[in-house]
Amino acid sequence: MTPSLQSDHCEEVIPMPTEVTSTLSPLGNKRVKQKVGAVCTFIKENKDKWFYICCHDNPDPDAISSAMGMLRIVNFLGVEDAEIVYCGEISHPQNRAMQNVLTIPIKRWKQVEANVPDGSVFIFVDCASRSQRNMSIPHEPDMAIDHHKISTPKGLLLVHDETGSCATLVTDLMLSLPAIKAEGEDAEDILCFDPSLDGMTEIVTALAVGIKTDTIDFRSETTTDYDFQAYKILTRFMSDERFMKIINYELPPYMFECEEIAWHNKKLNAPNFITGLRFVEPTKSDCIPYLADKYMRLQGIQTVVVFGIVGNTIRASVRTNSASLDCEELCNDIFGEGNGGAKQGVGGANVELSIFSPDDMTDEMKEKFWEITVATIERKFDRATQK
Ligand SMILES: [Mn+2]
Repeated sequence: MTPSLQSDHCEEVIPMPTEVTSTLSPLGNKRVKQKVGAVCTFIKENKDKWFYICCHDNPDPDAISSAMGMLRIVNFLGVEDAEIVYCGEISHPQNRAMQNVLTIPIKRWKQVEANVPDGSVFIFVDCASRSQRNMSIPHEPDMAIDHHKISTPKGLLLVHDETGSCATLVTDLMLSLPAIKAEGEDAEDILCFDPSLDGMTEIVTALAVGIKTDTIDFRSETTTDYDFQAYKILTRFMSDERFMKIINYELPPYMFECEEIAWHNKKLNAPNFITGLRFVEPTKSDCIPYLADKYMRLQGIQTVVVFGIVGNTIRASVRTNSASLDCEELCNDIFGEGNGGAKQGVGGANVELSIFSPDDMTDEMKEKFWEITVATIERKFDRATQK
């Protein structure tokens, strides 16, 4: 008999994926598992306090989604008053798309600062201490969850492993929390990671975006099996439509305006490309890394530097896939030791202008200052690429 699409057994019951959630188990990361008890105890013991879940400055999808997951965790463990906070800007269009598409309850530190009760609890996500340059919330963490290479601060309740994203650790922690026994005979136990609950689709979708972007599509050398496993679970329950809206985020018009300036100001000497964007508003500064990535796709180009003056800082993005250049060295050679960093061909730098504040300059001075900046950076770029 040939198989036919039209089944003769119409009444046949197609087995539904029963109790999908009950089959979900933790990813099995030992470092997460070790901390589950301590995390539960700590949060439950403090559950009547205010909790602030703190993203680093300029939060990215990994930080934002980790914070959403942590918010679910603390609520699940009985905390009623909890807020996600950040300093700096959510300026990258993808991060803004994420915020809009998933309506994320995230507040600027400035908005809440004045009303923070004494003895509040601070949980850092995607970073573990204030010594890292990108954390401006002026409180020490009581707990942190992080995946970066760090030396463990003493006395801190820290969930840490060098996975490809913090979202992976948060997903594992959610999956690892013991269910809350339901009262009443027919009531079902409550799980922290229950995709059917209100608001979970948003959290799950965000975490999937966090893992995908922070691991650079699983190509980053820090990617682990745990990242794949977490992603596999999350993608089963996320909203495909909203996920795609964030991944293929809309570009604001200023990206195209900046692109025009950048193309006009370029100095193209294949395989090297450098361009300056002049004075860029802080809320638009994400055009710098965006354009650096884009010019790497230009035929024949191996090394790209895009820079601009943002507020009181020269900000630059550096890219190279040249076999003879080290991106970190290139950043240091052009922008000075300690002003930047790079890994795997992707780098950046921030040079503080200190007393040379463009805001205090006349238009004429600004013009001169820009000329000097361009001449200096281009000269250093030429030298560094011709070594
Ligand atoms: Mn991260």
